[in-house]
Amino acid sequence: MTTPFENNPICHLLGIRYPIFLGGMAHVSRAPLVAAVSAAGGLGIIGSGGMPPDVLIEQIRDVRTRTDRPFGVNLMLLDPNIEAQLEVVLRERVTMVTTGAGNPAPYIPKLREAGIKVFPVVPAVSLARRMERAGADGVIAEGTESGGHVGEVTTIVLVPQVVDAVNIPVIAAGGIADGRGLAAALVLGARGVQMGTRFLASVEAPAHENFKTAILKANERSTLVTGRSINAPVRTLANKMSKQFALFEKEGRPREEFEVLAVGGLRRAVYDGDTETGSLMAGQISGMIDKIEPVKEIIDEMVATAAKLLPEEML
Ligand code: TUI
Repeated sequence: MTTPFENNPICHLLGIRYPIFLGGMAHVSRAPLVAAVSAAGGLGIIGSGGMPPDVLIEQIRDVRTRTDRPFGVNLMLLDPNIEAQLEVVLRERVTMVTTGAGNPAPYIPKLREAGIKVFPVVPAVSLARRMERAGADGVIAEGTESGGHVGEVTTIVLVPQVVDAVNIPVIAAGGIADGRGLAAALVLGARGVQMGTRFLASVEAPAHENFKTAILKANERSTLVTGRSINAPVRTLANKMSKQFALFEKEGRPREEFEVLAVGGLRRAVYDGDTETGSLMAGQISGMIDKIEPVKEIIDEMVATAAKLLPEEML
């Protein structure tokens, strides 16, 4: 019997043991969590959203003091510092970059020239095709079950259609939080998974305990999507702020009136543990998460379960 994922193309390409990515969550996917995921055999990914470029350099170097394993950086394409963040990842030569909330085609040539692998997050088949033509090494097909900025299509519908549309490897994201989810993603033709919410509710995640506890308390209907009316759909746990936001949207109030509610919301959730007015970005799979566990235990369970459920050639 061979080791699970020994012949997995994502593991080969990136030099990792298991094809399990940490979602590059702004303010949460920082050095302690990123290094823990990489050290456990997965791929840690720094969330650079909202990060000044000098802090991004610090975070990259901090991860390197904690582990020798590969890791990546997520570039959130709506960030006003995006050009400076790009320069940092080019200079620091991280293993790989993921992108979110936009079309990264203009950045792909420079990244590839620097030997950095590129995995854009795609919410639809058409963007996956464009990314393959633009030179992406793989795509992360993210379903609307995810937390944060979301598309409209579910993971179970999106993943096989992206798999059929492109010849590069596909990573599945959205609604995955255990070994069953990993196995299901592989059955759909994905070669790995990315998880945010499950790692947010881990021991090593540098998020306020109140935020983690809110995930434990959630059920499968505890999230909602706000911001569709302003083309910035974001899934969060329902609370005072998100319900107010949804109501103002429904009433057709001018965007200035409700946008102010969300400003600074993610910081309030992650750093202050403000569960009333914070933006508690989390996925629908929150309902399944009932324990804060160390990253290594989360990953080991996933690998063991998927290896039991699937034939060797699928891993
Ligand atoms: O990016 C995410 N998740 C995020 S980003 C974020 S910060 C934020 N806060 C408020 C408003 C907007 C963003 C919080 N969570 N996930 C990856 C992702 N990318 N999901 C969906 C997309 C996406 C959407 C449209 C990717 C590309 C895209 O393309 C549009 C185009 O230009 O074709």
